[in-house]
Formats: sequence, C-alpha cells, structure tokens
Amino acid sequence: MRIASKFGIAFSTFALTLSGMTVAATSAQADPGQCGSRQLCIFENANYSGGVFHVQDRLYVGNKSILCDKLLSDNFYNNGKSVNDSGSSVINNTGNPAFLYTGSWNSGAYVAVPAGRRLSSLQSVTAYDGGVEKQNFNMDNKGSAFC
Ligand SMILES: [Ca+2]
Ligand SMILES: [Ca+2]
Repeated sequence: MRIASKFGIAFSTFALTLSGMTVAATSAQADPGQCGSRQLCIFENANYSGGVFHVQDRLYVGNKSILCDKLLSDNFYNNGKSVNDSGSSVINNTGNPAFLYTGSWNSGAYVAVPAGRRLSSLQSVTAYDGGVEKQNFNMDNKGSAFC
C-alpha cells in the first residue's frame, strides 16, 4: 500500500507538470521482481523473475498519457542487464492495453497485453505480424519496444 500510494503522488505530480511526447520520470523504487499499481513491467526471465524494468516514458494521446518506451535498447533492468531483446514475461497494471514489439519504434511483430493482464511466458503467444495473426509465436527475448 505504501509503495502504491507513493507512486500515486509521483504520478499526479508528473502528469501535472510535464508535457510532450516522451520524458523520463523519477518514481518511487519498487521492490525487485515486483510490478506495482499502474506500472508497466518487463522481466528478464519467465514467471516475473530475474531483473525487472518499469516503463517510465510516456506518450501523450489527447488529454491522457500512456506508459510507452519505443526504444528499449537504452534501458536496463534493476540488475544492470539490457532490456532489449531479453524480456521473457510482462505485466500490464495500467488501465490501457499495451503492446510489446520485436522492433524499436513500435515496428515488427507485436503481442498485445490487455489492461490488467500479464504473460508469464513469451515463448508461445498470439502475435500480429504485418496485420496477420500468428499463433504460437516465439516472442521470448525479442522485445525492443513496449507501449
Ligand atoms: Ca527507452
Ligand atoms: Ca529473457
């Protein structure tokens, strides 16, 4: 509860004071391996283990903002390893759908992670590639953008 509350305050301040396409936010530190309320998280290993990265950049769409990092190659898990092409599980605790892409800048194939949902493994998921649905797609260790 305490972490969620701190994050809520940080989020409000952030939303009120910043504008523009993407910015880096400073937020309360979550415990390793955790994904708090309103957070969009990607984990190094399956089952939400290994390093964790919380998406902090925001994309502004009309009067609302969504968590979105179009370039994961400049991000690191809390254990120092690169987030790019290494994510193996994801949690979307936001109120908006999120999409994990194989290419930076939201390119390539992608898998949808609906609001409030999580994927404990990315090894066999339903993905979309060039508008075509692909069953049993291996998205493991391929994510390069998460929005
Ligand atoms: Ca980034
Ligand atoms: Ca991995």
